[in-house]
Amino acid sequence: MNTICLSHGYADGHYVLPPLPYDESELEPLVSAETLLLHHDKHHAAYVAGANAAADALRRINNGSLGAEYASATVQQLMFHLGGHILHTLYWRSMSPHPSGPPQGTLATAIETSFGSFDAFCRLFSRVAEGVQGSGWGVLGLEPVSKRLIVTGICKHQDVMIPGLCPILVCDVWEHAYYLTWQNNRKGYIEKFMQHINWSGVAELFEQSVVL
Ligand code: MN3
Repeated sequence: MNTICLSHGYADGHYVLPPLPYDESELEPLVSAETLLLHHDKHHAAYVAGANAAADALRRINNGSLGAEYASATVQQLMFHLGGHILHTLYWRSMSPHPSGPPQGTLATAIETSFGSFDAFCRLFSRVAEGVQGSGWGVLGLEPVSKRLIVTGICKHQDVMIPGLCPILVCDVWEHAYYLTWQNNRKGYIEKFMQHINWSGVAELFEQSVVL
């Protein structure tokens, strides 16, 4: 997993809300300041709180102060909220107000090997993200068996996941991510997202993932 990026989301034994890596208005018009602040300060914060509550409940089940009959439901809560925390932590760093252009170096080579060309990757990622049913995510990740990059979708924060997939680029397509600005135009939001991808940051995550 992408430890350097995700380490911002944990401190002193608890999940914590990492600060945004840019000012709230810097991603306009992709994401309005209003949307960005609500998304980070309310939605992401709620997933952090939910992950901590579920982790605490599991500790109490482990020490016997909470009944084991709550274990299954608590694990479901942890999967949802921790999934949301992880994906949002990656999401903030998937975007940049000053994108560095198409990927370079080993990441560029891996994209060409996996998808045929950078343009083919962009078309595939956009279509998959646009096609996620309901609330979910578009994902570019390293598939651990073949060591190739794949594009996939995630429903909610935890469903239809490929086990072991290491995400290096994620696009939030829950309506809360774009609706205030784009209304029902998810396609327009994704097109603009593709222009704001933090490719140097994605390349760092790719390099970390390859060595794991
Ligand atoms: Mn979200």
